[in-house]
Amino acid sequence: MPDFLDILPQYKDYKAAKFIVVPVPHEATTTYGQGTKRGPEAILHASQHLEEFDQELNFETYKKMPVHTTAPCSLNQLSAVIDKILNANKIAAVLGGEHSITPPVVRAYGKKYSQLSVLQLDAHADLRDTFKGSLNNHACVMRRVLEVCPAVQVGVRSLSAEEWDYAQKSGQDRRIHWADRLSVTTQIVEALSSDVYITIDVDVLDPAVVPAVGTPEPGGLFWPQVLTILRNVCAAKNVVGFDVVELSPRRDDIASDFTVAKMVYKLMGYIAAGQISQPQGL
Ligand SMILES: [Mn+2]
Repeated sequence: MPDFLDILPQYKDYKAAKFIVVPVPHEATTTYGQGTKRGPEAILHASQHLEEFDQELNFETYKKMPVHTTAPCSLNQLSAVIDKILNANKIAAVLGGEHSITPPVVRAYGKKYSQLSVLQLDAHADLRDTFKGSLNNHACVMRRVLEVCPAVQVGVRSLSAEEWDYAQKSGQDRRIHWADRLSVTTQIVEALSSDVYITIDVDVLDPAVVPAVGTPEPGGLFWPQVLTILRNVCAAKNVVGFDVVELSPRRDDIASDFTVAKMVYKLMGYIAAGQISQPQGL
């Protein structure tokens, strides 16, 4: 697999790097369209073709915050890899792979940050306690995350009766921002704590934008909405890490791969802009 971005070695050096990209080509519990294990490689390939200058932010993000890419990482290795990144005061950018890679990452973050909350962008609530006999199914991700810290869910447009019942009983329903009722981002930002981990299931985007996902749900968010949410959260909060999961690359659809790679780089740019305006940083 190539590294994230086609940049000079001096900007990819581990010691100098602020972002550590961790490819996790893990797929065990997908139920419908498969192929998310090829997601990390597709994102890294597409990233070779990104324009490195961000015209909105007026800088080359990787020169502000250099970007190192690790070797592909298995689910078993993931906690240890994240611990190492956090001990070095760097920011993990985890590329899935299916969404079930998120809970071990959030558990590692929860040990370091006592004021952690999670922002989830996803078409699905992922609030099942178990699915197909497993606690670690990709349909149970946010239930596991809520065992660690609070979470705000954005773009949801599909969940089961059992999940809705749980959301209402636990009060989590007040932190769900439905895709068809999204208005301003103020409430999203206000519901988050000071240190924020972001998990993006790329099916949050409308299938017209990113069709290459396992379960394409209509009625999703469009590119400018996702960028507005990410920009506002990064401006107001200390974003300490993120993952981007569930791309299922397809032949003849390079637009999905490129869009997801660009979203990763835009998010890095917003984090870099936020760190510059908050000089104490991490
Ligand atoms: Mn998900």
